Formats: sequence, structure tokens, C-alpha cells
Amino acid sequence: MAIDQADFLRTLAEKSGSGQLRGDYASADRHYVVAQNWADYTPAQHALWRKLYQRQAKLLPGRACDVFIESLRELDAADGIPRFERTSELLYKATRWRLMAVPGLVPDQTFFEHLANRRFPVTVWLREPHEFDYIVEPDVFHDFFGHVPLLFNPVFADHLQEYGKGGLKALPLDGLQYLARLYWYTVEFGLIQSPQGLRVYGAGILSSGGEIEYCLTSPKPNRIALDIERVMRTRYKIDAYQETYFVIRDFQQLFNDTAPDFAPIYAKLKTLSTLSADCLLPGERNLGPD
Ligand code: HBI
Ligand code: FE
Repeated sequence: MAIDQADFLRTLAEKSGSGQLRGDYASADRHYVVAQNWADYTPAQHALWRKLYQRQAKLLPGRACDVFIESLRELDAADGIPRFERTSELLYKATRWRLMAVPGLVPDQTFFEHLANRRFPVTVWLREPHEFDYIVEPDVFHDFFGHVPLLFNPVFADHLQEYGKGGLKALPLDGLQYLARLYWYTVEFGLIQSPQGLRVYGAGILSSGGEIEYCLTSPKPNRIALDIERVMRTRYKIDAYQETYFVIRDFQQLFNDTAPDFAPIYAKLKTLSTLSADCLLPGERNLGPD
């Protein structure tokens, strides 16, 4: 299915809410890949990166899962915006993934193709200082700090490739909305159990100043065990803290639960109602807060 670039960029502009695109898509190739042009980042941008990194890193102990904290330390990315090529060498040795510099959000088909080939798209631009606490579209801090560390975990890395393959199969089956919910409530906003209690593995939380505390301790949101059908039925909010978090036992569960062919589930979901983000079904047990 050829991607209508003009149509995609118009959709993206609507999604971003601001109407114009942040990234420079003109120089992107057919996989929406661009050069990172690391030398073009200014000292002020590296300083903003350090400020974002230090604020987040202080919040991780006791909240982020151990795998994330250990992998982030190996990345040695505290001093400034990282060079993707250097990280790609480390990552390829660890789990055979590579980073792809992209101008920002890319079409779903392209996104899934990258994941299915163990290529993770990382946005090249960094937010502005006034967006320190919140940004709508993913920037390099969200993509790199939030997503890249877990790609060093072999089970999570395999899951994400399977997710990409599932996405390519879902597109012709009109299953995209279900897969987007699955990604949102796991890769972006997922919680994981640990012997010390609930911990975070979702990139959207790990790269956010406020939600990393809220998701573990606020009495407001639901925290329920991951169930693929249930996740795929549940709406999400893109511009507020989540009202429901889904919890996995470990990454093996995430891999196993998302390995089956989803086509039969999509067919069944079409007969079931969509659930609001704050819904708690009868019999569902709330797992939190700590
Ligand atoms: N593009 N660069 C980028 N990053 C994403 O996370 C992303 C995307 N395009 C599509 C997309 N995510 C969603 O459709 C998926 O979450 C399903
Ligand atoms: Fe993300």
C-alpha cells in the first residue's frame, strides 16, 4: 500500500494539534529516514538535554524497572544529545536492533516496517525549553531516553519486532486501532511487577516528569493485569495522565501474550463495545497503588 505522503503529513499536522510539522520531512528517504546531523545541535540544546536527563534520572530509582535503569547507565547518554550511530553499534551487538533517525512521527506502515526489521525510529529534534514538562509529539528525549534502553533487553526486543510484524498484518485487517491501544498501554504506558512492588517500563511514563510518580502511587487510576482483548477494547487519552494502567508479570508474558495471530481477536472485538479509559469491569481486581 503506497503511502500518500501529502495525506500522511496532513493527518500528522492534525494529530500534532499545532497544524504544522516540527520535523524536516523534505530530506527523508522512502523509509522516512534522515541524517541525524549531530554537529548541528547547539550547546543550549545539549544543556537542555542534560537538564531533562538529570531531572528524569533522579526519579528512576524505586520507580523504573531494573532493566531500564541498568541499560540506561550503559548508554552513557547523560552529557548531551547522543550520537545515534554510536548507540546503534552498542545496540546491534546486544540485540541486533539499530536506531533510525527520523524527522518525527512516520506513517503507521513505515513504523511497523522498521520495527519488523529491528530498526527503531528515533526523532532527531529536541523540544523547546518551554516544553520541558510536556510535549505532544515525541522528540529525541522521549524516543531515546524513553524507548531505547529497553531495546537492550532480549525478550522485550523480540516482542517489539513481533509487534511490528503484527502491525503489518493488522493494516489490511483494519486492526490498527487495536494495535495502537496495545502499544499505548504497554510500550508507552506499561507497568511491570517486581519483588519490590509495581515498577514502570512504559516509555511515555519514563520520559515524563510527573506521571512516573502518579502512575505508581495515585489512588485514582485503575491498575489491572494485562489482558490483550481488554487492552484492545480500551480507549486512551493522549494529553492527560492515564486513567488505567495495565500490569505485566514480566517481559516474557508480554512476548507470549502478543505472539498469537490477532485476526480472530479483531473479529471478536468488532462485536464488543469499546471501553472508556477509566472503565473497570465487574470482577476486575485493582492491583495498586503500592
Ligand atoms: N512514528 N516516529 C514514530 N514513532 C512512533 O511511536 C509512531 C510513529 N508512527 C505511528 C505510530 N507510532 C503509531 O501508529 C503506533 O503507535 C501504532
Ligand atoms: Fe513513544
